[in-house]
Amino acid sequence: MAIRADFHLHSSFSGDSKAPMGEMVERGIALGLGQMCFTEHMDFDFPVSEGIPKGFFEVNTDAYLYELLRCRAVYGDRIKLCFGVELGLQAYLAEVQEGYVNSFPFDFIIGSSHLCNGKDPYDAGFFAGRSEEEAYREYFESIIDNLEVFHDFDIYGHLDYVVRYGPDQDKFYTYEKYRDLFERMLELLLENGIGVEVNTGGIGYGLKELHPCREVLKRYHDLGGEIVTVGSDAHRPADICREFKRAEEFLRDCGFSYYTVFDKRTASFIKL
Ligand code: HSO
Ligand code: ZN
Ligand code: ZN
Ligand code: ZN
Repeated sequence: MAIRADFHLHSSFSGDSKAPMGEMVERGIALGLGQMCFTEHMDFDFPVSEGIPKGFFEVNTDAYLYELLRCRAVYGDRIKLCFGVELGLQAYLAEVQEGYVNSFPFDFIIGSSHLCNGKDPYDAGFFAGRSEEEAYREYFESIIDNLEVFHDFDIYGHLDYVVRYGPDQDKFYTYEKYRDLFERMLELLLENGIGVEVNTGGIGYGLKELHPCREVLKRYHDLGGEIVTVGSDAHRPADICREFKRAEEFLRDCGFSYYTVFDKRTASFIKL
């Protein structure tokens, strides 16, 4: 059975997407999906820079929910549409994050690291004047910082997102190099019942593998981790379900015989 749920999707309610939600849904239906979960960007205190004005990654959640309800009324007999958010985590914002997740009846919350100590790895400046390994370490350490203070989310998104933007991307990137940090990360995820996302979006950036790399997901499984969602991170209709065949093989190879979906913050498991 193919994976029939895409749990990481953006539409025009995210600052970096122009896709009308209805067009995303129509594409999902055409692809034969049974469920889609929109996860619009909510990054509090994202730094202003060229092309990124204040509030750029802060979804207007009321407007988003209103449009989602409209889409449910139009398409609800053909596909299940879930109300999710991709929350950009920063440790000093723990209280703001807690307030936000409790203000809306979300089905699903992805916690993601788009910033690392206030800096954006998307900017070349993040890597300037130091080794790639040093920059990657800083990023993984900040994930640990986040997990030490905030746990009210369902899965950690694209755990090794930083390698999308490194000068050599994943060419010299191995689990071994960052073992100490991954071990601590996984320990915190397991302690807090937070899952790991298989994010197929990295392939479009030229990466060899999906996020996270194989050893991370294998290790999560071997330590007893059970929660694995799959998301394309599509920002336009053409990318919905991209590389999902690969995600299925990847999950099986890491020891999973199912994937996870969420409804009202509650996990259920669908056989692969
Ligand atoms: N957070 C975006 C990528 C990004 N754009 C960072 C500007 N800065 C990932 O969807
Ligand atoms: Zn985005
Ligand atoms: Zn993201
Ligand atoms: Zn995303």
